[in-house]
Amino acid sequence: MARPKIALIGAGNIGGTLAHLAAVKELGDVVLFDIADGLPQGKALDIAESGPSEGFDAAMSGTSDYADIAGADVCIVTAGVARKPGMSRDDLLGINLKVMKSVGEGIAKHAPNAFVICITNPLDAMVWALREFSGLPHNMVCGMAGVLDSARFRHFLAEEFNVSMRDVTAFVLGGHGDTMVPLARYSTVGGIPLPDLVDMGWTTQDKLDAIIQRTRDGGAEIVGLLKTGSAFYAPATSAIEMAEAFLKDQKRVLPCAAHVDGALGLNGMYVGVPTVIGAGGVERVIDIKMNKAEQAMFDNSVAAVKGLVDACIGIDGSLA
Ligand code: A3D
Repeated sequence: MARPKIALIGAGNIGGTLAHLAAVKELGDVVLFDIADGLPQGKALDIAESGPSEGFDAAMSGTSDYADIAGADVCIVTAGVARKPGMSRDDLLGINLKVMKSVGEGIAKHAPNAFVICITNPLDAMVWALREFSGLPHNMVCGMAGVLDSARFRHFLAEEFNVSMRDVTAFVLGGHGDTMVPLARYSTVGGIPLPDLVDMGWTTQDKLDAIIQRTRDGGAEIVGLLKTGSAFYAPATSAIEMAEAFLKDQKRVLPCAAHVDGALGLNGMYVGVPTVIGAGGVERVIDIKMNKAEQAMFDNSVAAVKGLVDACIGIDGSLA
């Protein structure tokens, strides 16, 4: 059987890391696409030349021609620009919205059967726009944010409890931004929910609250340290986890920005929710029950995402 084909739209920091991870894990042949002259070709060749030492069999190529992503099984989208000083949120929205239009049209034309994972920010609005521009089925287009936000939460919790992060599960829902909702009640160590661990004296509520806030600020913490860009190792790893779940039909339970229509009281919008990812893409949205306080935080996050989507429609009337 031929190897799966993985198209990476955007060959910047995350795109290059995605390509390297996909190769090392032998998930399939990789095509790196970017508009920057030579960048995708250079990174593809560099990664291919790591193959003999690493011992992977995967073809690597770089391109600026959408025709080369033809028939891709997975497309991971990082194309776009990050916010620069002096640029408003609407400026960024306008630029990346145009990028999503060209990417969506390219995918629709050349890889209409792909499972598409969007990473470009502002995430929840961009994945919605990408789906609108591509016209692909909703279950085949999703956004990566929840896996990363949950991984950050799990990392901080594992450090606090001095246990293996393999035994820490966590759920972070809602939009990817200041309003994200880390759910302590659904986060566990060895199956023991976090509120019980506070009662057992493993940590204090104050420390847990600080970890939750650090999770919300996780992206900004890395930007503050790097100064010239944003996180890329953990974002790439998170998207690869989702791609692998699809390619290997793993039926993984993963939080992602999915199209929610009916569950959680929502009618047809993209936002971070728990899902099952397998060969059918986003196969199920898990309709969890939230208590009053959790619901209020989630509603606040949903409202923030709706505001971004409305701003997109204001910029590009064809999306209305
Ligand atoms: P960066 O290294 O700047 O790479 C972006 C690449 O996109 C560059 O190589 C550009 O040349 C390319 N590009 C720009 N316009 C186009 C276009 N029209 N078609 C194809 N390629 C294009 O950024 P990065 O890789 O660090 O981050 C990529 C995106 O991910 C940004 O929007 C970040 O804000 C976002 N991001 C999201 C998360 C989430 O958790 C959702 C985390 C980290 C970064």
